[in-house]
Amino acid sequence: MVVFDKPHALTDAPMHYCPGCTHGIVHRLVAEAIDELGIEGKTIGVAPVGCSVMAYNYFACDMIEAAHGRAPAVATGVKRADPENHIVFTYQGDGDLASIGMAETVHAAARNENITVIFINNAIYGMTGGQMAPTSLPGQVTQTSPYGRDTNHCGFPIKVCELLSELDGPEYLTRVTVNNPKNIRVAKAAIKKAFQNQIDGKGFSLVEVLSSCPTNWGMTPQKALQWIDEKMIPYYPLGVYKDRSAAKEETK
Ligand SMILES: Cc1ncc(C[n+]2csc(CCOP(=O)(O)OP(=O)(O)O)c2C)c(N)n1
Repeated sequence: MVVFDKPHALTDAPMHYCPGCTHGIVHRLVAEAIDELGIEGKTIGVAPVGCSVMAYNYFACDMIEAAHGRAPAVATGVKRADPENHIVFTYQGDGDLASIGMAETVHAAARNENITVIFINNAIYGMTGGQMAPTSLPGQVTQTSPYGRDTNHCGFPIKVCELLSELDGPEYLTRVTVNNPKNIRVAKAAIKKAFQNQIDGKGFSLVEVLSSCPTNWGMTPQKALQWIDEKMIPYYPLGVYKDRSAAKEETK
């Protein structure tokens, strides 16, 4: 009996991610969801720049490269061009989605664009060498905040799920993490639901995944997974921030 296999929606290319980086885990969960929903042939992923810039090497479905932050705009175009036959997801980092791409994110959510957004929040700009991101924690040491993020000078981190949940538009907003097997299972269910919502025509679904960046955090992979529990989750609580269809069911 086969109990563990590589998802079909992942290619055989070895991933370039650093040891302990959780991008690879999230890639796998997305690929598993694509396999289980039987949508590989109609799925189109949009990855902008960031560490996952070469995601097109790893996903077996069609992929498009977008400019930094612009994935929701590109995804909107691809989805609207053929809404019946395209399942479209974006795969974006926190620098990408919550900084340069914030406007695209907010407007796609407000329009309830029928796309799936996978948002990797690792609290840092990974690809460019560890600069402070809009999501870096207060006091967090980064390349551009060597004494720790000073909120007097640099303001406070942006909580994307909380912010977007104030909009009437989005269908589904949830925050998960992948730092242990139990949390990975929850993350998988959230990612699958975010794709299922699109198949059902429900609209904008965003899954924020608290992720590790041991290289730029200056930690071992094990310590980085602990840091998610100890520092990130208290600031970014896990859970469902919006599930419009479920709320409607409850009020029936
Ligand atoms: C218009 C533009 N501005 C800046 C950059 C430089 N740049 C590339 S990746 C990146 C940050 C990526 O960080 P994030 O989105 O958090 O993803 P991660 O690398 O951490 O996965 C920046 C600033 C760029 N490529 N294009």
